[in-house]
Parts: sequence; structure tokens; C-alpha cells
Amino acid sequence: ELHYPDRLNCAVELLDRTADRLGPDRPAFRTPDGKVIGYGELRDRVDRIAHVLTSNLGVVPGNRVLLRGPTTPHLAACWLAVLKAGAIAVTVLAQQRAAELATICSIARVSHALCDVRSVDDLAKAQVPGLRITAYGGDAPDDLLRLAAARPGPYPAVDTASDDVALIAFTSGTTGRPKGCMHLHRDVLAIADTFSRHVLRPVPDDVFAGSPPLGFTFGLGGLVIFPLRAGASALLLEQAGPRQLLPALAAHHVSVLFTAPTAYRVMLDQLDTYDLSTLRRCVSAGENLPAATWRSWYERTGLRIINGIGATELLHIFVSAADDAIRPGTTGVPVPGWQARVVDRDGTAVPDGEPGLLAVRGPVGCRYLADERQRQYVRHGWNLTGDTYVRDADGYFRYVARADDMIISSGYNIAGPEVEEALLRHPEVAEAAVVGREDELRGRIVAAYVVLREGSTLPADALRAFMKRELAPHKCPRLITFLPALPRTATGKLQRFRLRGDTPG
Ligand code: 3SK
Repeated sequence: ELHYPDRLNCAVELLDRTADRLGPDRPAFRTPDGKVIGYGELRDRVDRIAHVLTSNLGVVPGNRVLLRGPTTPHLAACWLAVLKAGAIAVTVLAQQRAAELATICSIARVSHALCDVRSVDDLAKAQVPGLRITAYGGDAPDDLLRLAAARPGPYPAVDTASDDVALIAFTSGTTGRPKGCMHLHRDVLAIADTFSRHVLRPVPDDVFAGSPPLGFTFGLGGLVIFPLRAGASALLLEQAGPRQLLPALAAHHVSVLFTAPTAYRVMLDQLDTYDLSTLRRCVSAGENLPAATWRSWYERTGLRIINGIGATELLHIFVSAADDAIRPGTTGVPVPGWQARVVDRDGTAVPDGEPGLLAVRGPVGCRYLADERQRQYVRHGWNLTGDTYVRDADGYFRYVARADDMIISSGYNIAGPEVEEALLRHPEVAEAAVVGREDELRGRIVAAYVVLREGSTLPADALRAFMKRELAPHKCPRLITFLPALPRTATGKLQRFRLRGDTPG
């Protein structure tokens, strides 16, 4: 069990303690142009920003401060400064536009915003009453970084309680109105002291990098919280698509990679051109990792991808596996400090080998901000993630589908992801999504949406014939549609409801 003192400011623990322990010159952040920001320089920057927040902008402990911008050391410094000032960081994605930002600001009662100068327009368009927006990274005399340069150095961090709210992370899931998930100062440390400490086991020489943005807790953990807690450094990339990632990994000697299954698939096509010899940990989350992707990556790199399931509601990853304990095709076992089980709709555990709902509990719990959906997510003290899983006799958890992605066709229960895995085994298939579509005769039919690899002209009939060799006839897609790209959320999750033709619920 994790024990934290009653008074705790997680920014002090992540930044000041590490700077004191390892020295100010130890690299904290790196940028693609080769700049290195040491822990001492980062602390100085954070403290000056915290002074601006308090003295120039009138931020007081408990204020909610929205943070918006591409993944840069400035954004990370703003996040740390907000926490040091005892305020609450509300992280959003660069892709979120005016209407969604307005909803988020209203739900979280945001009073201030720190926004990269390049992303100010949409926020201004949101016209949030009373919102004080301060831009950073521009030339204006009142630019946050200019104001910060004029402030004194050390800032005495606000003495927060370990169970004060530190951040509100928004999720709209794959559908629906955004939900704000409140996380405490101790939660921020808990994800580092469970998943990162036991599964990643980082060392100070590690260089972290990856594609998830800091507005997604997958990225905030992997690119800020975990490296700082370990005294390691992170390469922060504004452009981190699969094609930008590979050259950056090679050029900056990255050792710990965070990205999503699709990026691993895309990178497989170009691996030969790059020297990835410094890479030692590859984490995949955000979506189910197909076993075929795991195997190809292992064959080509000798690296075993660390699969994991996490949730914004629980801040980071809670089921995963490390090193030799990894079993391809499964997500893993509960991360030390976490418990997981598979239950039926009444919350009763189902026998091993049978599908049911994934229920987890651990050091971080779901706390929706003023949202009645809390009652659906937390039942009998367990968090229900909305995923269907099977636990095998060895205690390994295997993903079946999102609970609402099971397709019932002619009385058969078909898991969309199983059909997607089979499609992905075809060498010309780059991405696949499978949903149930209404059908008068069968209730629903299996419909596949497929993105082919560049240059492929594979006909639907050839893919149909391939699928007949891979799967039982009732699981084979009756409808195959080729698309140039699949619809995804800003955090890269597939929006199956769009393919089903549903309206978001
Ligand atoms: O939503 C997810 O899938 C996720 C994965 C890892 C860490 C955090 C999150 C939110």
C-alpha cells in the first residue's frame, strides 16, 4: 500500500525534490532542436510562472486554471506552476474547439487560462464569461513568459493537502458530453509509484518520448509525471505522428516510448531506416493492442511492447505486465497496488474464462465533477471501466471489447476486436474497425471498415476470402467498406458510433 504524508504538493515532489536529489544540471526536458532544460532551470521557470499566477493574475489556491497548447516544456512548466500555486490544472487537448472548451470551462468553473499563443483563437472564440486568458510564447508585453522573466526566482509552494484536488482531466470518451475527472495531489504520485515504478522501472538516464499530448493523462503521465518522478528526462515533441516519432526516437536516443497501437503498426513499415538501439521500453495503451502488432514489433526490434489499459477516470494504467511476464494477446495482470476482477451486471465475479465487465480499484478512483454518471462508473466500491474482459486461469486479463461494442448477430455474440485482429493479419490492411449494423433479418450484421496500406488495391472479395480462412463464418464481415482513414477522437480512440451511424449518447 502507498502512504503519503497529509500535507503534500505533488509539483514539489516531482520537481524540487528531484532537483535537490540529482542536482540542477540533470536534464529534465529536451526539445527536437536539441535544447536541454535541466531540473534547476525548470524549477526557476516554474517558480517565476507561479509568482506571475499569484501576483500578476490573482490566482488563489483552489482556482481552476485551464492549460492549452502543443506539447512543449512551457506547457509542462505551466502545469507544475499551477500546482505549486495550489491551483487546479484543467488540461485540454489542442483539438478541442470553442464549443467544447466553453462546456469544459463551465463544468469546471475555470477562472484563468494559460494558453500557447498559437492556440489562443479558439479559446477566445469560446467567449467564457469572466475567463482571464494569458498567452505564452508570443511577443506581447504581457506575455506570460515575459512577465515571468521579470519576477523573482524561488517561490514558496502552497502547502496543499495530499487529498486536495490537483487536476481535472476531461474525457468525452468515444461519445457524449465531457466529464471532468478530479484527481488529487497524491493520485499524481500514485500513478508513478505503481505503474511506472513496478512496470517501467525507469532510471535517471532514461529519455522518455511519445505521441499522446499532455492534455490526455496517458501523455501527462508518460511525458511529465513518470520521468520527473524518476529523475529522468523527456523529449517533448509538438509533432508526434508515427512518421515524426521514428526519426526523433533515433536522433535523441529515446529509451522509453509511449504511443498507441496504430502508431506501432505504422512505424513497422519504416523501422529499417532508423537506429533504435537505445529503446528499451515500449508502452502501448489507449486502445487494444492486437497480438499481430505485438509479434511483428518483437520480431523486428526484439522489444516486448508493454500493453496496458488505463482510463482518464483512474488517471493512468492499472492492468499491464513487465518483461518476461508479458503475454501477447493479453493486457496483463493488475499493476502492483491495484486490484481487478471480471463481474456481471450485478457486480458478482464471473468464473475465469467467462466474459464480463472489468472492475478495478486501487490508489486512484473515479471522481466525476458534478456528473450523475459517477453512479454508473463506481459500483460497490469498484470502478467499472466499460470494457468487457476475460480473466484466464493464470490471472491474465484479455480484452474482448468495449462493453457496448459486442455485436449480436443471428443470436451469436461477436466481439468486434476479434474480427479486427483477423483483418489486421492481412498484410495489406493498415487499420480496421468492426461494428454491428442494423439488419432486418439478422438483427445486426458484422460490418468492417478498412484502411489499406499505401498503394494497395486489394479488392473486397479477396479480403472476404482471406477472412473466411481466418474466422468462423458467422464472424466474417458481411459488409466491407474501404476508407481513407477511420474516425477517431482527439486522443486517437476509434469512434465506432460514427461507423454504426449512431448519434452520440
Ligand atoms: O484512456 C486510456 O486509454 C488511457 C490509457 C493509459 C493511460 C491513461 C489513459 C486515459
